[in-house]
Parts: sequence; structure tokens; C-alpha cells
Amino acid sequence: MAAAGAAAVFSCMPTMPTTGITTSSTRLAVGPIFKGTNNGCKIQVTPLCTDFDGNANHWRRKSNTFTVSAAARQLTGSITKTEGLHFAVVAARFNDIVTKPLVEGALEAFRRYSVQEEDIDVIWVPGSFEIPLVVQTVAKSGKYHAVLCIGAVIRGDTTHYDAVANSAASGIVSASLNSGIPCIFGVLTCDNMEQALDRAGGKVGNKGAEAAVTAIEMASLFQHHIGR
Ligand code: INI
Repeated sequence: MAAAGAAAVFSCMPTMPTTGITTSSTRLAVGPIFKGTNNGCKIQVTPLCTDFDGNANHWRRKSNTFTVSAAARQLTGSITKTEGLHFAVVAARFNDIVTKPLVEGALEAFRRYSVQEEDIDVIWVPGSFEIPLVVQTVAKSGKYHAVLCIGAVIRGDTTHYDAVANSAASGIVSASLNSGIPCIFGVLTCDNMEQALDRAGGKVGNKGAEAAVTAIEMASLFQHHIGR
């Protein structure tokens, strides 16, 4: 179970030794369990380091120390290849003391990675609940390589928070899947205003900026590697 991440490699090398599940609470990989070649490719496999937290169904992956050389192309978006990429930012006005600095952080990050201001549209909606429909509409417009969603949902006395937070999250996923365009989740879901401000340029950084970098990487991945 713990070595699920290694299964794909194991399956093409049936003679490879597998790691046993130990009875102690922690199991650590101490080195490669296989080194050699497979179909002419140099391969070294080290089992995943895992923790066992007491629940038989709960293996947590600590690190993945696979090294597979020369076997497969590794595709990843580049955050420095931004030329020609267009972005929409859909931001909620609700809690704008938080969302405005998140948008500013996002725009600053786009600038830092050389995305041109004229290639970014910022669209404001009343609250995070309104984000998904607008995101899906702009994502389907064909004008953007990625859409960045910014909101701040802060827990109150009622369950309204859960409804808004869950609707925003699932709606944004749906928009992504329905449009085929990366729609990035830059919506804070916090217990209180202090937590939100900490993440909007405060002591935990600016999650808007982080989400913008994610948007660039995903846009680049689609544009340069896996897009239609
Ligand atoms: N919208 C938010 O973006 N954040 C919140 O914390 C929030 N709370 O807690 O009420 C919120 N509510 C408004 C909601 O997004 C809609 O605009 C409203 O329900 C009208 O559809």
C-alpha cells in the first residue's frame, strides 16, 4: 500500500524486490532497492519514505526519492516562458480588505515574471459564491491561457461559510474541467480575519502572488506541452 507510488515502476520489473510493511510505527527508506537497467535505460528506485500514523488506511508520503534517468520525458510548465500568455483574474469584492492586497500581490507576481499588463484582465464579482460562473464563462471564451480566482471566505457564526467556501472550490474545479483551461484556486478559507490578513501580504506571505505563479506554470504547461 505504502509503495503505491512505486507500483508503476515495479510492474515493468517483476523481479524487483518489494519492501515489506514493518510493524514499527515508522518505516524509512535507507537506500536504493534496485539499481540497474530496464530496456536499456538506467534506473534506480528507492522506496517512498512513509509514516504510519496508526490508521491502516493512512500512509502519508514524506518524500519520493525515485530517480529514473533517461526513461521518460519530464514535462513541466515554465514560469519564465510567459510571452504571449493571457490571464484573467476573477476577484470577489466581499472582504475586499483582504482580496485587494491578494489581487495586488497577483499583479505584482505577473509583472515579476514579465507578463504584460495588457495581457491581464481583472474582473470583480460581489462574493466568492459568484466566482465559478464568471470563471467558467471567461475560461470558455478562448481569450485566456489561465484564470486566477481570488476570494476570502472567513468563518462566521453560521454555516454560511461552508456553503460559500465549498461552492467556490467545487465550482472552480468544474469550471476548469468544463473549459479545459487551468482555473487556479486563490480563494482563502480562514477561521478569522487575522489568518486572512496574514496570507494577504502579512506574515505568511501573499497567497495571491503564489496563485499567480501557479497560473503561469499551468498556462505554460498547456501552451508548450500538453495543450491541444
Ligand atoms: N463571500 C465571500 O467571498 N466571503 C465570505 O466570507 C462570505 N461570507 O462569509 O458571507 C461571502 N458571502 C457572500 C457570498 O459570496 C455571495 O456573494 C452572496 O451569498 C450572494 O450570492
